[in-house]
Amino acid sequence: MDYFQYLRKEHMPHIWCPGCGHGIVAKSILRALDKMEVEKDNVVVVSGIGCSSRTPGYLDFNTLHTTHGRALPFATGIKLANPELLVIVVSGDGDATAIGGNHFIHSCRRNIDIKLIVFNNNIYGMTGGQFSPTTPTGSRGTTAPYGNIEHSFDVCNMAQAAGASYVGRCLDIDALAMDRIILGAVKHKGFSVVDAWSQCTTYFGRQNKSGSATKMMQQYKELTYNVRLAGKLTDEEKAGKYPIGELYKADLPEFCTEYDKLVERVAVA
Ligand SMILES: Cc1ncc(C[n+]2csc(CCOP(=O)(O)OP(=O)(O)O)c2C)c(N)n1
Ligand code: SF4
Repeated sequence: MDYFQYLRKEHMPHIWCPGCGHGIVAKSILRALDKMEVEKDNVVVVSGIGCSSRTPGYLDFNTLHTTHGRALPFATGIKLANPELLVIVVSGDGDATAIGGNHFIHSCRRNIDIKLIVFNNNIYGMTGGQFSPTTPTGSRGTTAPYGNIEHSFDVCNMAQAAGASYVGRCLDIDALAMDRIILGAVKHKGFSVVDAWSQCTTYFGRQNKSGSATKMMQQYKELTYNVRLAGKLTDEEKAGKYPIGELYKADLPEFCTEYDKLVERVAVA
């Protein structure tokens, strides 16, 4: 596949540090869109603010770089105005679950046909490594120099509980599995959430003495298990670990479709 057809070469070089996982997730989104064979003009990629949220700037689709945490409201407006568009939101864990947390749960609840890809590096990368709602308890951040005492959100559990109809988790160490999950999310009609783990070597890695990017990726693997093998593992083996793969998929009423039905019903009356 020729990635350059989807990239704005004039915006290169990108800002991501060596070892950052964000480029891996961005490329997986491009492979999914390439497989979908969708016209570039029919795709919109929206983001908030953060290292991950720089992604739309590099992609040659209709793109919108909005304010921190507010990508989903912008995306909701775009999708409602033109439901034919394929709308993807790219977000960091801080962007999606802290400042944008309320938009996250209500987008799930509405089940609007938007695909939210959370580039989850367990930290605020862009602003220098403050802890986020997904920073594991005990891990360090610049605002948790002695270790985080808060409990972290499980992005997937939160998405499913709030009403998202496609939920998946994947790791940047396994790009093929990431491709399957992101493609599944993009193809699904309804609100899709992908918790894509992507290491921040510069802030999370350094503060937590995690070692190289490859070591961090390996640690992700050790913290997870394949959901397809869940039945074969004991509770002890799964304790403290996160399932990866396609975790939930349901055919639920979608917001734009319901909205159209409402307009038709009211117009007739
Ligand atoms: C309203 C507002 N509050 C705070 C900021 C500062 N800010 C910019 S990016 C960011 C954190 C980004 O972290 P995350 O969303 O996890 O993405 P990452 O950089 O790790 O990819 C913050 C707090 C801002 N730009 N606007
Ligand atoms: S600061 Fe962290 S998240 Fe931001 S580009 Fe560097 S490694 Fe990636």
